[in-house]
Amino acid sequence: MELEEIAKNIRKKIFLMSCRAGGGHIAPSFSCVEILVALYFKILNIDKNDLHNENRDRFILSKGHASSALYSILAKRGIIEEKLLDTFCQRGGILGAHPESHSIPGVEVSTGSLGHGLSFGAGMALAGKINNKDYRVFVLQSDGECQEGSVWEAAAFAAHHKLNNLVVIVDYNKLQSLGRTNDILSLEPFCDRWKSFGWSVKEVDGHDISRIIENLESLPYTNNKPNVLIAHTVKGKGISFMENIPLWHYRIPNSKEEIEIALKELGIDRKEFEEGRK
Ligand SMILES: Cc1ncc(C[n+]2csc(CCOP(=O)(O)OP(=O)(O)O)c2C)c(N)n1
Repeated sequence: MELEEIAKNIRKKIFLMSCRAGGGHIAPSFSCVEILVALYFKILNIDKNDLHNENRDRFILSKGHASSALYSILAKRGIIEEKLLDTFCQRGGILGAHPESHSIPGVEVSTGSLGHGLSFGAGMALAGKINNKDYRVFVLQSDGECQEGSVWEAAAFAAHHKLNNLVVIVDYNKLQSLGRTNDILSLEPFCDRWKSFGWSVKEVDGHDISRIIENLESLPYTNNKPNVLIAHTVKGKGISFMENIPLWHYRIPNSKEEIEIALKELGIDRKEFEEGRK
């Protein structure tokens, strides 16, 4: 299957499981679909039959609220069962609103409290260096998350230790939960900020899978610095009325009109949608 087709399929899954659950974060999940497809289908060195191999690449979804995107990808890669997606945010299930490493195969670190993924990632990357392993550590962060002080402490630590095996991808959709990042607490000049912390920086269209892959295949960007790829994205990408609108950070479509438009734009069969709601 083409990677673009997989991305389309992942958006359908995210929508169906979130509507069934009546919860989750559709718009923040939609903004990182292509990034996850590129990682899980082209870049990450992981074996679904040997998930704890010590040489595996590590991935940390630091923006844990995009869990529905991660779960859909794990299912598509055959790491968790597809059927499990129906239990998203259900009582007694393991697929919660934020991913937990102790219960979900393939989840390296429990996340949800923003601002901590990079500290875990830097520790894992340093351990790789100390133990002479050549695995890489990828951390997907959101932009509002980069307002957290802990992110910059970890960034300084990673540069100090020359962790060129560490890669941050920022899902730079310019929105956080209640408004625009630039209005609430601007990160700009964002690239220069990372550079001044001693990181190698690249930028990419975060919905162009080929370009994302190109950028991740050219790692490490320099020999002795950690790497950051700033991915310019659109929050809610894929449903026209959600795109770039802060209101949709938490909301799940529920009016007849919203659902009609979303099903049409995502290419979801109404019968399949109704089945999922039973
Ligand atoms: C430490 C912490 N504070 C607050 C929250 C609640 N929260 C969940 S998502 C979110 C905002 C997300 O905005 P951003 O980081 O830009 O992510 P995006 O939704 O754009 O991917 C907040 C404040 C949290 N999960 N963790």
